[in-house]
Amino acid sequence: MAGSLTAHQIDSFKQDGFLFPIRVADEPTVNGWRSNIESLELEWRDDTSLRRPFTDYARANFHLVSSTAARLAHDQAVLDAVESIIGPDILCWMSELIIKEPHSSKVLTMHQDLTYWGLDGADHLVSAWVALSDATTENGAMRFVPGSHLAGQIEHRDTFGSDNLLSRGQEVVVDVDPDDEVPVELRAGEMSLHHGHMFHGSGPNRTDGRRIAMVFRFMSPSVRQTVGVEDYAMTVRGSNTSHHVHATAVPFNDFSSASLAMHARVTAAQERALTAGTADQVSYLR
Ligand SMILES: O=C(O)CCC(=O)C(=O)O
Repeated sequence: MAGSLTAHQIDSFKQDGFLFPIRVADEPTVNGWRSNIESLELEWRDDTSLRRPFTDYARANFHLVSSTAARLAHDQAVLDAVESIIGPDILCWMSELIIKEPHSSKVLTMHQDLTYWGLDGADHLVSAWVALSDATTENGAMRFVPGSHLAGQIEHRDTFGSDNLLSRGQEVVVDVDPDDEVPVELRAGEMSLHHGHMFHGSGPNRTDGRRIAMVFRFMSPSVRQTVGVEDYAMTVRGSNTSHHVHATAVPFNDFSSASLAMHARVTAAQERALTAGTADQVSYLR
């Protein structure tokens, strides 16, 4: 199981802007995570007492309302690897349960995560993409462009494509040669880490099975929100030494009223940053 990264792995992350595969759970453990999450889906997806559809909660900040997702955000193997990249004080800024259903045409165009998050300090932030099912080229695994993070933040155009899972269907304005792309194929229970400026995207799911990933956006307390008015994050290791990021509580029950209120506050704040500067109708949650 993961533990701290080696010096070689850290160098490789700095050079390429990503690292994988990193095993964080054995097969029975990851099967347990997946079945807990799928049971929650079954239990809640038609529940009309929720103010938003279940998928909205799953797609943004599931760790604020689901105890299973919150436990995953605190997973020791995940955080040991993350600590090697961003240091001992770790905040979870956002999580996303990203499911590509069988034969789904949903894609993510080549983009850099940090484009619309409003966060500074790119080197103090990392995405941890935990595979709850195998991720293969056939079922829509991500593709990374090694070293692309070294370009810094580059311009994007918004496409608002209906099959695009990104908030604005955004894509980098440069042409990416498919030969430069690395498929991020993972077995269930493995994770990949990527830098906030990494060029990455993913294709449709052409298989009969679901492609399921839980993604966490981890940052050090030094990272600041520069676009939104306020910002929130959950301390998952060490302490929140930030004076500008409000702490969010860990949910011990699923969809408690306190956690739903917190989810509404955090998601509204993030939405304000993500939708800044666009006149078009942005759907944050697709
Ligand atoms: O899950 C995917 O296909 C893409 C996810 C992604 O873009 C990300 O985690 O930053």
